[in-house]
Amino acid sequence: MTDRIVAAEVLITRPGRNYVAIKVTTADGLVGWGDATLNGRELAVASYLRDHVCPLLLGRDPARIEDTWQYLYRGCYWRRGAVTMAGIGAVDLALWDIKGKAAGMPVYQLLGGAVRDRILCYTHATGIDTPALLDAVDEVRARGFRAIRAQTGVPGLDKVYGVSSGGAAYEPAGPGLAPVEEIWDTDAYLRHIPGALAAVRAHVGPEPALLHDAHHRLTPNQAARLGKALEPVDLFWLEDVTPAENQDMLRLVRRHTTVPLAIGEVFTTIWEFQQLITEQLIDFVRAAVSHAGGITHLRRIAALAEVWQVRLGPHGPSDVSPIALAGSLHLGLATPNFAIQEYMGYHDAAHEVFWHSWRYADGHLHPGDAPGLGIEVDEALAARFEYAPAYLPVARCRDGTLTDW
Ligand code: CS2
Ligand code: MG
Repeated sequence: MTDRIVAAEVLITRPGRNYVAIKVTTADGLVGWGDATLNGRELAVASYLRDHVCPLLLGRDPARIEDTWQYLYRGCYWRRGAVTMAGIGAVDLALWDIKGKAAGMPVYQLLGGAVRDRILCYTHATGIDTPALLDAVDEVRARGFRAIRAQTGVPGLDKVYGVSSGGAAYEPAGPGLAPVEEIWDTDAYLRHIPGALAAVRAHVGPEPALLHDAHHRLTPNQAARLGKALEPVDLFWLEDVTPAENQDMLRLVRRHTTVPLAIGEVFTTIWEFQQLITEQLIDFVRAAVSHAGGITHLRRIAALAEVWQVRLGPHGPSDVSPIALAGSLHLGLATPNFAIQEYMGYHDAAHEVFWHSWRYADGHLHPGDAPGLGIEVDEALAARFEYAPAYLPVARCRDGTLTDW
């Protein structure tokens, strides 16, 4: 039994990029951490927590994780949405961290124990053109990755989603007081990407798992065409082929291609996955544990998905912090239909600010066996990295029409 919550504080820091975290402290001195980072809208979640949620946590029993989840979801009246669910996800991660620390056990043990020895993960290989992409694929394979996301430039476009320029790590949310505007040309992309990914498959052979992210930009017909064209590449998944607010559209895609579909990194509740799962419109759920209401809610989504043999492949870019990655890995070790974890990697400073027991080795991740989530935060170091406004880009077609980035 852990005593009452006596403090709930928000930490904002920028070790390589902006992060928001919540620190929950109990009367008997236990501290739990949660990730509240929402790329490009960090201060909205920070305020949601600081001004509306943290005061309500004081005096609550930290052991009542589900009751707190229901209190913050149903008690708020205004339900769902990225900010609300990121706030709830952060609190939920912190309470699971506390519960594990109180029990002296890693969270995966509290979730029923390990169903696997380690978790397959994938990382990003990017190149402005196909030769550069093949070099990046070789570099990633040399680090032991067996699953690789391949993103490449498109002839005629200066900047393309997922492709870093100048050799620096790819960080889509550039610092600045307004989003950068990029030009997008779907036709040029559709002409180019099948050949580029076929070259990657020819280069690596049949074994490695290859993934590609279309990043919400195609119409259903374009998505069906791309999926069909990529079937010979044998992708592990083709991600976010359509914006998917109108999920009926995916029925057309499914009629024309068997390419495995992964959707949902921008979805935050089970209700946004209900049709996708029960109509088998997807093969993988992409929600991040921090954005989808925490461990408590993502494992509900996993349980629904299991009924239709849909698997989990949670979001794990650099803007899902090491705290959330820890939570995802504890869930992943204990969840039968957890297939793969995205692991884009972090700036060195982020590893120093957010010490973690999770480890990468030989193409896999493991959460470690430290109590709770296995996270400790160096608050003094975090304070040295000041928040700076940063926004995800905005995309426009060549004629100026605003489109999905
Ligand atoms: C991408 C993300 O990792 C992915 O699958 O979709 O990099 C996404 O662009 C960013 O997380 C947005 O903040
Ligand atoms: Mg994505």
